[in-house]
Amino acid sequence: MNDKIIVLGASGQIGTELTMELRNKFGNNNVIATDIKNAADEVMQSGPFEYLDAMNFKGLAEIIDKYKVTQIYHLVALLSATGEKNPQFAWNLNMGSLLGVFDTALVHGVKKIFWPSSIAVFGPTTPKLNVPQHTVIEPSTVYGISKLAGEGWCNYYFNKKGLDIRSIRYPGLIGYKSAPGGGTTDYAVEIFYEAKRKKEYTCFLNENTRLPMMYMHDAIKATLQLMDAPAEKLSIRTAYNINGIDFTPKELAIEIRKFIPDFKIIYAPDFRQAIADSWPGSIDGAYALEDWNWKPDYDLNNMVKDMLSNVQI
Ligand code: AKB
Repeated sequence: MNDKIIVLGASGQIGTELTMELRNKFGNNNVIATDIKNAADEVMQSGPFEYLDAMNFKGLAEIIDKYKVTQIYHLVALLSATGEKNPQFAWNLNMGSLLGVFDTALVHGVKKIFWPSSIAVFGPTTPKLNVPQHTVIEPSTVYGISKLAGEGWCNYYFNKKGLDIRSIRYPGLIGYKSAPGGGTTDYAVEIFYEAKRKKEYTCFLNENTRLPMMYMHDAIKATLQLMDAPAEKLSIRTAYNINGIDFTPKELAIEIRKFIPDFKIIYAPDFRQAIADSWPGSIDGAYALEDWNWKPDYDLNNMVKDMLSNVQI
């Protein structure tokens, strides 16, 4: 039987690109995009779109039955910076949608789910560099707390109820097709637009803040690779660490200057600095390498080159 896939949050930063890749792989009509707002034109025009709030489980059940859905990609969440502005709402949305999606999947016969976790599960007591898969995990943001709890639920539903849930701890994601929404790593996308538009960027993190990042091409590749991996190869049923690139705002600016020599960066750290300071600078992806052969394609130089040639202003 052909897989039928529903993407929750198809209008978001990951959803936009993941929906298109899934349509390339599984066929346009086999991937149903859903969100509470219209998606990018290419998503709206290339296949089915349904208006759906990720907390509307009755609506989700109807779509699953209508299209005979076999896989769910649940990408809806309030991220780290927006989450701190409304912690109760962030918790309710992030946790409520996760459990509701799992229970609806079980009742309606969907067996396979992708749900992203984040490097936000790590906190100030986590080692700063090359963070191993199993380490101290004491997040300080409500987003991180919800992702850590979510990882526990993924493991629980897999072991107790047989739901094949797979997850990755995404680092900050950088792409040009859709803007990020409310994260602490968003500066690493905004900087490209401002570099091309004004040759100047005011960064909300200080110059030496090292964070784990990844080009969207690699994030999508990792997601599809994990979802394709044979179940018996997967030793992690919480969420996999994956390694990508890591850099500071200063190092990113230096790289951008290789292409735009008079680019200027100004530092004006705000409340997001404390969030960034609680996160590690780089990640060890040894389990992802061992279990499903994870290797990123992009380094800092290639990522910057590709972003600058594709960002439209
Ligand atoms: C954020 O900054 O909140 C996200 C993340 C690291 O999960 N990009």
